Amino acid sequence: QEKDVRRKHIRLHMEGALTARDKVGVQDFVLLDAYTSESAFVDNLRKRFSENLIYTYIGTLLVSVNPYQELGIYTVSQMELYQGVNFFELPPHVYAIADNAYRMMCSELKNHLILISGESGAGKTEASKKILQYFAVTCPMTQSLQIARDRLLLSNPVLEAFGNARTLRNDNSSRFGKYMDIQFDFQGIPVGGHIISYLIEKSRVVYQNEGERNFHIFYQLLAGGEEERLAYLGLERDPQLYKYLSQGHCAKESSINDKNDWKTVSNAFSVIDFTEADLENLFGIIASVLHLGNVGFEEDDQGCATIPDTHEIKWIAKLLGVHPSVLLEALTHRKIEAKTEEVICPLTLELSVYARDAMAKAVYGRTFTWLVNKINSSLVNKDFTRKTVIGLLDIYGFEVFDKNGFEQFCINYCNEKLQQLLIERTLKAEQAEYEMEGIEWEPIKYFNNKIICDLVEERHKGIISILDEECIRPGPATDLSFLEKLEEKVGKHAHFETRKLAGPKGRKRIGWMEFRLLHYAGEVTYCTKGFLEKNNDLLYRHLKEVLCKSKNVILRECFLLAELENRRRPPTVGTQFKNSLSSLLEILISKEPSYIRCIKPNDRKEPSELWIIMNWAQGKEAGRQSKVAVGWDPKHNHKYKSLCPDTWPHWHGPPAEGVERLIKYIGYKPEEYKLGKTKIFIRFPRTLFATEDAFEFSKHQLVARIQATYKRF
Ligand code: AD9
Ligand code: MG
Repeated sequence: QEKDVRRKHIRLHMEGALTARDKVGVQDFVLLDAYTSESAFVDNLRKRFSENLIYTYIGTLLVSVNPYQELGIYTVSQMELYQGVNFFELPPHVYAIADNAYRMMCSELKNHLILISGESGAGKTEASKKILQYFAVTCPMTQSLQIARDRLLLSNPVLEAFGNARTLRNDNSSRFGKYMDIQFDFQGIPVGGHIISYLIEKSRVVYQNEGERNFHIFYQLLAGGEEERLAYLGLERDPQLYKYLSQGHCAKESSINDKNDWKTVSNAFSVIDFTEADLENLFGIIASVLHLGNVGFEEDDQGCATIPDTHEIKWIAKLLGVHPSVLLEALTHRKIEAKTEEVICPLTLELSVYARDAMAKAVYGRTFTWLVNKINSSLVNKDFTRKTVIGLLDIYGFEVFDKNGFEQFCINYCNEKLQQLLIERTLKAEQAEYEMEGIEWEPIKYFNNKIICDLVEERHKGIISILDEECIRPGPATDLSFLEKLEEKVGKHAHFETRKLAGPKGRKRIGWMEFRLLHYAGEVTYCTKGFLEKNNDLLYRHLKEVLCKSKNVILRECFLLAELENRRRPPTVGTQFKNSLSSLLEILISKEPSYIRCIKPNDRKEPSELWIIMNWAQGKEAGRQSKVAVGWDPKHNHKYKSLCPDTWPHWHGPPAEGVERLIKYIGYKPEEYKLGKTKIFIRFPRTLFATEDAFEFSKHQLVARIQATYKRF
């Protein structure tokens, strides 16, 4: 009789999970029983979205649709609700993903990773902040470690101020890639962290497209900075007065409250252990970038550049601790090394403008790296040697503008790499596993974007290599000659289109200086203008010398004298980025992943892609009936064996047979599972979830029985 009760209990749980559907749509696409079309899939997302249900699962992958409004779903009580609860027991939420990763990390002592992807503006950065807040609120904490937690949290507003900006796609667009390890001790207390940043979009410092802004920090400083600070820095409040802040014609953007954000950032600085001297140096640099932008050049009779008004030069010299006349010379002249001596030649107006902008970009870019390092040193916790981590990846999302340049090329390449990782780790790996287990399956048709990654990064043959070759080629290489090389070498590639190809009707024409890549997420037309210069990222030696001798302590750390002595050409920006992405991938591969895919509500491309993932998770492609949600190794059957009298307390036969008896006994339906050679594949998470519950239930009964026996004794 007791057995029957138990069996009933299990079935009840299963049915319960089945009917646990939202009023509208299903909360997990895997729960859809009938074969549905892609439009039904999108419909389900849409239905849920119209009810403000922004989260939906595909198995264990979380799909999140950006609501663009506060929904009140991130309260502390919500956090508590999700704490320690089985993944599929509650409606989908980013907290469930965070909690699941956390509990797995604590129980298995393995490093985890939460990989957040999606196009620009889809909600990646917001999701990563919610996850960090979740850990800050719900993890155990000791008084002495509160400061570590606060620093982890407050590193965010600082990095966003310096690394995010308004673009046409997103008012708070990440212009750098960020990977963050949150480190936990053996009790699950967050004790420290480490951040790695990837390629910040430096070109924004000197130029912004119409409707876009420079990095937030400039506007925050002007809007919120104390009177004395601004006076010391020689700055006025009005951002329109600065050339580097006003080219996009939206310096004052109503949706952004720079003044308030300044307060948040100032407070964060004090928690992260920045001294007043650090801030003086840091804002000295930020202000000097603004002054640099206002340095104007004129041409003299010989066609050489001069700086008629030295007002700004004096400010920069003061703030950076360099000599004004040395700076002035370095901005208008170039040192050329002849055999025995250095010759100083004047620059043309055009080259002086180039030198000025290169200096602003280099100074900002390296200061950003310094900032990340400084934050990292405040997040280090040497008291804990045994740590496990949860990694959070929040990069710049795939983006397409009317005009796309080198920056979009790098950003979209980075997104291709992450997509590749997702494919490798889900679809491809799992299909290989079916094969190994001898499970019947129909291969899922998906687009493997490796071909595009190769097109970009392959050694000697890829676009980055071709670009590098043009950059070092002696003779007059130009953006046009680079484009011609591309056409010659990869012109016939299936994912590359040249301007020579007219293309089918209705598609945007490829312009004179452009090429087009057919990315996994859509086609993007890139203009090669500026590719060579941005890839070379050259800062004249003369200016480097000035910066190396600066009295500003931060700059001195950023521009080391050793760099002047090293005559070797540094790797190009493209190659550096390629290498840093390949080490990022190594970090990611070494961890147990969870996925969050953010989408924009009005996007047309994404559902197709999620549709493939859904088919994968659901196993319904081509009518295939059994699909794998969870693998269950028979050697673990000892865990559940108490659920069946045949396997309890000992099973002496072959493990697979034991598992078979067990699942028949607890009543798995044939469509719910498939037996492989060494694993059982369970189609719906709810099945395993119910089994787990039944196990907990029987464990309690067992304990109760033992206790009762003791009492009797
Ligand atoms: V980018 O690739 O960095 O350009 P993200 O990071 O994907 O992009 P972000 O998280 O910055 O996008 O989201 C854009 C804006 O959408 C935010 O500034 C919020 O205003 C809005 N958003 C995103 N997610 C949520 C949410 N869960 N709830 C409410 C949200 N608003
Ligand atoms: Mg972002």
